[in-house]
Amino acid sequence: MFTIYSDDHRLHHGKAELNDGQLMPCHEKPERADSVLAAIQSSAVGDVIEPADFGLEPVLAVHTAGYIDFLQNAWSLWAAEGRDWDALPLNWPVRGMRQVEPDYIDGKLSYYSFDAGTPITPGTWQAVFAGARVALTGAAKLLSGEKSVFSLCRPPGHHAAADYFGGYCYLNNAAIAAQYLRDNGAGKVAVLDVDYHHGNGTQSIFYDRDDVLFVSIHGDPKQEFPYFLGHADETGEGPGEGFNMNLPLPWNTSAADWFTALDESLERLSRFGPDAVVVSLGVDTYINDPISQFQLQAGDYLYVGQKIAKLGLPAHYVFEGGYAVEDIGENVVNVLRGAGGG
Ligand code: Q9C
Ligand code: ZN
Repeated sequence: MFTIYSDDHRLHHGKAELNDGQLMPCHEKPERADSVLAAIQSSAVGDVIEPADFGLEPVLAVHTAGYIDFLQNAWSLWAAEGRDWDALPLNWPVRGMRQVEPDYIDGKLSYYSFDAGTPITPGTWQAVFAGARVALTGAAKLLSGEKSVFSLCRPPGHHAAADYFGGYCYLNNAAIAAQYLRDNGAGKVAVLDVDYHHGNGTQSIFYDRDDVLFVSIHGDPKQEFPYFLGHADETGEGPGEGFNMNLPLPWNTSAADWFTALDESLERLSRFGPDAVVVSLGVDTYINDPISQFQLQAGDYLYVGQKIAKLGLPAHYVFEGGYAVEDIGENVVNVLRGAGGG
């Protein structure tokens, strides 16, 4: 199985996220990708290749032009104020307030975000655009007949919506890949999101569509980030009604209960009959993840890959979360091994 990887992820290295009322070192750091890449290189999963160039068009098929313009210019607008530290938003337009884009950078950061854990740094745009190329290259590989591929994207993407960042995510790599598959021959695409957190961005991007099924297993938003999306009664709208499925689970969910939800997800996915599946592969469901509260162990990840492979569909694994840096490489490799890579 090919792994697609770009070293450009390093250009994004935030200093701090606001967490538990304190600015603390970012959990989402370059060492995460180093860990996964090293595990892939020291196993028999397959070759690691560089991404190709796809331009901006497939990114603009998912994200709004205003948002992309903001991401491209945010750092220079911030630096123009004489600031040489990370940009972070600190207030949001909640109930009853106006959704009008401000002119000033501090207001723009608020307008285009939903949390204070997702810093913008000098190299953020270059890094996230490279991440999108990684995901697009994976999608192109699938279209040219590969059975399964792994896009080692960093930073992650599934919390990013058409026009906002948050949850360590800026461009929605999985959604960009799914849309590219749709635009280049796949009639129906399913996105299976197994990250510990709800993929609010991906859900909202495809919520009113019946050509992309979104299925997610995650910490119940009544307890867990992102708090305001991911409930079981979110089933899609308009033509998309019935094409969104959420399986929220409580803190401390066991591996057995998590796999019951995976079986239910795969059953829905099979019934949909997609031409390809994009897997938002977070391994923050791991028992030792520092910010998450499910109980999967390293060996369990083999079954994740095996069960998905049993669908018999072309599968594009896109890396999302997972913050137990020492162990995420092994966990990801186990998924890919189970899926038939090495
Ligand atoms: N006190 C992904 O896994 N902050 N994003 C949690 C915990 C946000 C995770 C705060 C977590 C985002 C892709
Ligand atoms: Zn996550």
